[in-house]
Amino acid sequence: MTLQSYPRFEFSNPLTREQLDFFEKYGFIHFTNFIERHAVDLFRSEMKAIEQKWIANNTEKVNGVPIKYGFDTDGSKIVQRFAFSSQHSSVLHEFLKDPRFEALFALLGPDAVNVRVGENEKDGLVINHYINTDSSQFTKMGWHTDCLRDVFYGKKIMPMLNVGIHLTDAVENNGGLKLIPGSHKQNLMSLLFKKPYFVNHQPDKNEIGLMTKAGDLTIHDGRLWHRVAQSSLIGEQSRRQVMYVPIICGDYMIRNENSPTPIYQRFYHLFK
Ligand SMILES: O=C(O)CCC(=O)C(=O)O
Ligand SMILES: [Fe+2]
Repeated sequence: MTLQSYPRFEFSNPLTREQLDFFEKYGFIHFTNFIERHAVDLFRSEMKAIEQKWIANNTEKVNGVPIKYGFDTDGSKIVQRFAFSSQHSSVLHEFLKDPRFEALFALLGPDAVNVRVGENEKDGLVINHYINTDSSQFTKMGWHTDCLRDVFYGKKIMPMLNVGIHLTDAVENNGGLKLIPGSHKQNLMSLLFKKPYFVNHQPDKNEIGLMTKAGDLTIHDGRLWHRVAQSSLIGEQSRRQVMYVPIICGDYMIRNENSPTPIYQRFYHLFK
């Protein structure tokens, strides 16, 4: 599969057999136009409001998860990685109740129990805000899978989906989300050691880049290898904003303000 040729789908509820089969085989799927432009604008303004509140309050962590700060093109302080953002915005909280998220549960297969949107678990609704400047603290993210954290907790790796709601347009040949189709079907050794987690930014011969537009939805399997490549552009044109919420199953692991900082968060200083 190449960058130009991977199929994009129109969201349907329920998902079609073709969509389920594609996801099963490749470990990801891309739906266009999941939300409209006005919703994108609204979510971006909610993001700004949460950011102003956290900056004013010097919020370092939410439910034990560190918040990443950096600086925008004009030098102003910004939040570059939000966690549990829907706990700080009624608009985002309501959005997570959209029944279309439940249609995605089928992607976890028929055997998954207690399937739910992980609004209050893991890192909740994350928002990543990348910008490529000297003062930015978030320009890229090295190779990883999202289920490594289960390994740190000594837990069995549970099936999980990471659902991305894209708030900016990807630019051709310019960084963004890269993934290795089919890499979710791997053994534990490959999950742990295929690449050194987070420090490796080398392109992979089998990677593809997702060409997402603002309003698109992407879903990847928690075991799929992916990275975010640095933009080749500098400043405003490099801006990339995307929200992620996990869909999880099995035991509940609700986090609150007394939750300890997870060990895997110690890697997060590596992201810049
Ligand atoms: O920003 C992205 O598209 C991916 C981010 C990611 O992989 C993560 O937060 O685990
Ligand atoms: Fe990830």
